[in-house]
Amino acid sequence: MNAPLAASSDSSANGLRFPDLLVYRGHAAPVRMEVDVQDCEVIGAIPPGLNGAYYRNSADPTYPPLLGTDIFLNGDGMVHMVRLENGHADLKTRYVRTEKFELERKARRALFGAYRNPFTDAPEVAGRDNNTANTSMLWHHGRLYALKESGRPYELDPATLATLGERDFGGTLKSRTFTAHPKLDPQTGEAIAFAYNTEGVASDEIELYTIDPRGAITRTERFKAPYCSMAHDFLVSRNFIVFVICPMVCDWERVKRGEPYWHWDSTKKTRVAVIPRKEGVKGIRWFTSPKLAMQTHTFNAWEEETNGGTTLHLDHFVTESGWLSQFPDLHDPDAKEKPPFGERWSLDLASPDDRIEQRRLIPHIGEMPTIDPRFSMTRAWQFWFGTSNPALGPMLEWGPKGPPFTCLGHFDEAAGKLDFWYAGADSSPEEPHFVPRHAGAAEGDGWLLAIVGRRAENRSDLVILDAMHLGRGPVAVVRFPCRVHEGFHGTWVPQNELLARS
Ligand code: V55
Ligand code: FE
Repeated sequence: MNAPLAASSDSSANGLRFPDLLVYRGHAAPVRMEVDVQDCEVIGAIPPGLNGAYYRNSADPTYPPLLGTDIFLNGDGMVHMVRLENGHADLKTRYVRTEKFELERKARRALFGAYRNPFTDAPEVAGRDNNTANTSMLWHHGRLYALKESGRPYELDPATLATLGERDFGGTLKSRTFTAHPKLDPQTGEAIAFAYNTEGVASDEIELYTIDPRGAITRTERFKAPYCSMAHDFLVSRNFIVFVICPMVCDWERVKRGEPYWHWDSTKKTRVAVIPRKEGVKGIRWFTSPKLAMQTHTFNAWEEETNGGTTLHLDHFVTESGWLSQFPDLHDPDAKEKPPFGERWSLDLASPDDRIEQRRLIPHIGEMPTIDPRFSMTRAWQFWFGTSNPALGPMLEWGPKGPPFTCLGHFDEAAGKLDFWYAGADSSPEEPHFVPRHAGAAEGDGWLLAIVGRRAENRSDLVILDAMHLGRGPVAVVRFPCRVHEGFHGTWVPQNELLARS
């Protein structure tokens, strides 16, 4: 780490020095390098059948912040690809060439201000797009996209990671925004997606999309949320689409005054919208959560036939506070952030009262949930997530995202068992991703991939674990000779699908 100079926290004095703040320090420091490493070192053996590419997105600031500080969610989209082929692993990283990236690169300084707040931007970029494309990756209809919920998808070349441009699915996307968490339907090949803030800053309209297997939006519907809220993730079962609207609220006047885009408003209720997939938004039914809660990310939704009716189960991570490390509480400056837990919310759709039964599914703090994608929208029994287990090793020092994970967790609901892999002292695993051993393998029979930060060495690894036996430790560790920035969400593209495209 650089020794802080007196002037270094004033980014206006020298546009090329990041201020000495948690969000730019240590393991969170901007990486800014685009790298190509052919044949990373490998400890152990990459499974011979594991051929394809692991892509994931991160927020890696290119320039010191215009306003002297920023939140980590506002960094520029930097995509990491680990290409696995016949036991070899190549690493490639590239920035997404968004409009924002190109404008700032040309100016050699930051021009955009606070997260999603156009009123804080430099005048020369008035009306230009602040999309950073930094949150997740989508592979669908043979195309690769970098996604951010405040803008449209950017298409990337899956082999070179070159930015091909902003996309609107052949003119079929009407909104200026698009979710970072579309859901792939393993039975129909469709993607179910949505956009919120469709009318711009603080809009309460949500648009719902069906994207057909060839990449065209074939159905668009709209509904109004009870208030403008951060609709970050959602859930889809075979027959229902579900939104958990939580009181992370946005208000035009506050944004205009230059305040943060989101605030936690504990006077509002957490609402759940259940939309039948066939009937669409005209069949929407609203439920109210008995407790104030925020959904962070989702595992899955599934249906169970119960004495003549249907019970809809929502498996997701939920906190009982706002995301206060990033966005303030509207009423209580001393409010404390609470950790997320894996919960199952069950809705008896045959019952006329809008009750939600809520129980803890996983008795452990966690986040970044994932399942075997072949089972999404139906009942899944295997759950993986990032977590910490103090019995295995101490927690790590808080970073700009909160406490880093020290473990990957596996909940096998069929066996009623929890299993952990502890990443080692000073190591922090990120979101895991499941890859089946082969197309016909049983649920959970396959590999769990995750990037792991090696803080003491200022490096990162990709680990590959047997997904049903995390406790045995990795079958392979792909050692990067450098650090890649802490990231968000990734996806796996099998080799045959990559080759079919080229
Ligand atoms: C999230 C992440 C975002 C964002 C809003 O994980 C919510 C939640 C990486 O950007 O803009
Ligand atoms: Fe997310």
